[in-house]
Amino acid sequence: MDPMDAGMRYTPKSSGKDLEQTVQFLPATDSKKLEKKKGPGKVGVIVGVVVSSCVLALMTGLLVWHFHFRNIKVKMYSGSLNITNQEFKDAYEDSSSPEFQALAKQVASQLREIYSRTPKLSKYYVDSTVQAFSQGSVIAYYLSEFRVPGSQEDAVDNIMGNMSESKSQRRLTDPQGSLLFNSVETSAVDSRMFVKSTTKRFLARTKPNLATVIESPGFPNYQYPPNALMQWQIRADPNNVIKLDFSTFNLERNCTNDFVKVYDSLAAIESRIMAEKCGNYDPNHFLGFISSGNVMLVTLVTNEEGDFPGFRALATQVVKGSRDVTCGGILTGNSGTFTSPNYPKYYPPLTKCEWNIQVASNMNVKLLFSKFMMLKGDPQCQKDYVQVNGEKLCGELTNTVRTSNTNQMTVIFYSDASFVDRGFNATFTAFEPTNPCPGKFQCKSTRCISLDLRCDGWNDCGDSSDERNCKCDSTMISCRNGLCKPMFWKCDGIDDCGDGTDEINCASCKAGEFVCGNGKCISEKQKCDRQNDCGDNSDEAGCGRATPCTESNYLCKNGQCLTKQNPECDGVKDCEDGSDEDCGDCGTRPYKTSRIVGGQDAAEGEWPWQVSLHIKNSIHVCGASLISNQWLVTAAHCVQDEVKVKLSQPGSWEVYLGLHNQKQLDKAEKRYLKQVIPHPNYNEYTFDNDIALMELDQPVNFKDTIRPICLPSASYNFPAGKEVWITGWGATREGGAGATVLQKAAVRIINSTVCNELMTGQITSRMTCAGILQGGVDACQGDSGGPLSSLGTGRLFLAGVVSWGDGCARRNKPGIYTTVPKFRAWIKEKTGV
Ligand SMILES: *[C@@H]1O[C@H](CO)[C@@H](O)[C@H](O)[C@H]1NC(C)=O
Ligand SMILES: *[C@@H]1O[C@H](CO)[C@@H](O)[C@H](O)[C@H]1NC(C)=O
Ligand SMILES: *[C@@H]1O[C@H](CO)[C@@H](O)[C@H](O)[C@H]1NC(C)=O
Ligand SMILES: *[C@@H]1O[C@H](CO)[C@@H](O)[C@H](O)[C@H]1NC(C)=O
Ligand SMILES: *[C@@H]1O[C@H](CO)[C@@H](O)[C@H](O)[C@H]1NC(C)=O
Ligand SMILES: [Ca+2]
Ligand SMILES: [Ca+2]
Repeated sequence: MDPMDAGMRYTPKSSGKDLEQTVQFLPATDSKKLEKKKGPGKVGVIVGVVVSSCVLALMTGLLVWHFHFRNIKVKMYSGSLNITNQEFKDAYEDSSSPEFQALAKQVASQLREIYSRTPKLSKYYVDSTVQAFSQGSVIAYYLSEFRVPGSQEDAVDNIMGNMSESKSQRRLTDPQGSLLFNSVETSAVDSRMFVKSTTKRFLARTKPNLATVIESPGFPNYQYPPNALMQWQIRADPNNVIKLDFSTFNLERNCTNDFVKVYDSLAAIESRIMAEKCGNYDPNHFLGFISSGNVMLVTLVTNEEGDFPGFRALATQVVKGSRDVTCGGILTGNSGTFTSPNYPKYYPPLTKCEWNIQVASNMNVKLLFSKFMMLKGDPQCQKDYVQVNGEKLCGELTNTVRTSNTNQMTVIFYSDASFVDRGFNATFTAFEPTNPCPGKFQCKSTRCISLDLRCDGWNDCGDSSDERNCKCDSTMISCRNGLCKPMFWKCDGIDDCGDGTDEINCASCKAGEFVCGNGKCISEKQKCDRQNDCGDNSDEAGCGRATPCTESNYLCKNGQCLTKQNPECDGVKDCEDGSDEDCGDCGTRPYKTSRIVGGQDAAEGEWPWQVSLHIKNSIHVCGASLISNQWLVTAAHCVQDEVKVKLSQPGSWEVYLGLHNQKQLDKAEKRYLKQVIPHPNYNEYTFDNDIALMELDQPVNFKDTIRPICLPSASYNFPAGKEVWITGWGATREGGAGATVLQKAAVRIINSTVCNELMTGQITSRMTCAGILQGGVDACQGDSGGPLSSLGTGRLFLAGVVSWGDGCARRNKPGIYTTVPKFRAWIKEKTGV
């Protein structure tokens, strides 16, 4: 007997009474809040509310379709079809109108008719409901429900999937007249949208010069509802597209639990998804979308746990074909810049445009993509792509160049129906075919770079062609493969040459000898013999027994001694009393450090312990790091008295926490100082012991943009070669112009023996050297006193304090940092932290 015919029949309409089920008006817009934003001069909201019993019934069905009955699965398919022989009526926007219900009934009966022609479908089909209509001629959005035995699931998926492919017009006979339709799209509903105890639907309508705010319930004062499915159906006038820009986006980081999906449709049809997002984005990340038609759907799905504020976005409409949303055209002149539509926000789906570049007849065209993001993970460029002279480009590229052999170049941008990305920013220039890089060096990729970047040890071309066939000078390692590398990358455990030349002859120990942590060689036999043969006890570490505690061992609160390296705050309880994991909130950052659009700018909240020290009522002069709710670490040289300002006095300072942009001080927390404690052994000639402590006049409350960094214990080891980060606004003590937005750069710890040679013996054991990883024009400069942040197991530690040297300003010159572990005991003594 067919299990379908046995037992109880599943009826979506009779269940789920206890489930919350709402369709809501959007709250009226607070026009004051909106005036602060860029965009249309006038904003407001037009909101409709539609409650239809059939929609409700189906939505309720959606809530309970997880019920399995004798291995029968309830499957939901979301779809749309284009009814070509009907005119759109305003009443179709209101699902309670007789017009809506009449047409919905017709669509449902025709869907039944379609499914009835395929035996597999007709056997399992339950019902369909129309959720909405939109213009174009009339697009119907529906949900179709099936009850499928587990074994037949794939077969049904397959047939439903193939329905989308039938492009031809179909006419169906129906007692009430026939509908003609095309462009059927169907896909299974995302299973993570099931089993939610709360479902809310919001309807939003944009008009010319009127926009609507879309925000998660409770934003920004309360967390969004748990275990819920929320949907925002956004409509614009016909012949318009919708721009949706998120000003805040703060969800749980794990997309399995909470996520937002944006669709280029009024229903959650997966073949029309634009993006799925979770985690935290700040306004710098330009999270914004644009639809291909006059509808858009935003869904928010949440699970039980989590405490996150959610999102706020502004939806506006833009007339199709207006300058904001068109792309392509004819470009002339010697040079110019163009971008994908909506750049640096996400480009619209279903878009194709063509640029024709024409330069003077004796010149050729060179095109540089400075930013290029066209969907990762599609090597064949089958979805979205940019085509240059017939060659398709997609994925993520940096500084990619293409040239033409003539004075013309054609660039085509193409996006398909689903998944969008940020697109590209391209610059074209005309060049003489005989002299492609006047006054510059031409990379193999045909990109031009400044001549002094040739043979300087840094890969500026991206393909290393500026570093081939070089004669290395004495400050460089001559790699056997012909590359030159800065001397300070020698013997740091990382193969910089690519052929290992910089890492040979490093450890001078012979075979059968043990290399101590301090570089000394001892016989293997002396390892674990309970004698401290190395001198630093490294030969007795990790021997599986308790060892006497030395400088390189971690000391627990209860006196236990650990041989494990850097055991603190790594998520593993190593001390019996757990004191190594007593870390609080330190070194974590709530903001995602995702892809950056625009140079070396840090993301807002990426370095929440970064502090800006201003001379009172004056400019930023130094950086500092927050180590508790009341204490900062900075450099001693920042707090030396000057002729005019007594910087050693707490009253000379004002302090900004949670600051991102020096021009937006009002957004930061301001504090004054109670105390300034420079290290008593600071030497202003050698910069030895260049560290100072500052106590705030009032404690700060930690929040997303204000958090302390973890202090490393005295035994913490930051090995040579480790990647660390320097951050700052780039102001110098001499008052040089700094950056407005916080800058960041990756640097690498340099072997101190090597560094000391390079810096002619000026490096003490209380100093750490680090240098930039990648050469580049955008190199940043950290502020004196600011943090050198190092990622441990999940948390960031304060490896150093910016002290002297060139930071990352000059290539080949290391920056010198105060070694924080050396001062751990002093910090504890003075601050209790
Ligand atoms: C629906 O079909 C009509 C007639 O073929 C066409 O003009 C219209 O662009 C289609 N709409 C959509 C959204 O595909
Ligand atoms: C669906 O289409 C695919 C490829 O177009 C085909 O292999 C498959 O047999 C089709 N399935 C059915 C049930 O028609
Ligand atoms: C995300 O959450 C799921 C389910 O709660 C869990 O299985 C998964 O490991 C989590 N992923 C990460 C990266 O934390
Ligand atoms: C595109 O890149 C050029 C050159 O790097 C830059 O001047 C321009 O501002 C960028 N355009 C956008 C919209 O970011
Ligand atoms: C630094 O490099 C030298 C070789 O130049 C090596 O002997 C020494 O062990 C290295 N020091 C560290 C701390 O890695
Ligand atoms: Ca170079
Ligand atoms: Ca190396």
